[in-house]
Amino acid sequence: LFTHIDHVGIAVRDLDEAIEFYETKYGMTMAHREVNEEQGVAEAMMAVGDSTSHIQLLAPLNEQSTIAKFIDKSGVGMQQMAYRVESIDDVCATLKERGLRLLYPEPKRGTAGSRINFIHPKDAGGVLVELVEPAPGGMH
Ligand code: CMX
Repeated sequence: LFTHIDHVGIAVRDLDEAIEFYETKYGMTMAHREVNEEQGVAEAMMAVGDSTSHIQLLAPLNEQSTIAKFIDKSGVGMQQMAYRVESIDDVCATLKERGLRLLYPEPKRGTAGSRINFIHPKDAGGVLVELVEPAPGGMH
């Protein structure tokens, strides 16, 4: 169903400070950075060595942001786990058949033009699971 761990998402208060931490302490490099208004985040993908795995740093754009709410409730730290898939439409249909709640009726736009959806954490053992279908020729 899933082909790779695509990224692990970490909620941070200040994106620039977090990028600097991952660069200077862990020697990671920033592969991509963008603002996603619809998701209410400023984000950066940090490459883990030469693999295609990334750590996604997520900072809230405003107080209504999902990430602001997460930090208010749980503090900074791991917010989500993302699996890469080949066809998000097929995977979402399969997961629905298996009784899991997806957050969106149709995939939305994620990092670098990818298509994304989420499994509700209450149906996934307390883990917010993101599904990512990379854009053709995208960053993955
Ligand atoms: N991981 C695990 N559990 C979580 C969670 C998370 N990230 N976020 C919320 N929960 C838990 C809450 O603690 C709550 O548990 P309790 O009922 O035991 O207290 C439960 O889920 C439901 O919480 P809620 O108050 O009903 O809903 P929230 O307003 O907290 O929203 C969620 C939860 C998953 C619907 C929301 O975070 C969401 O829409 N997430 C998807 C979008 C997203 O995360 N965007 C930012 C990243 C963008 C990107 O990756 O590109």
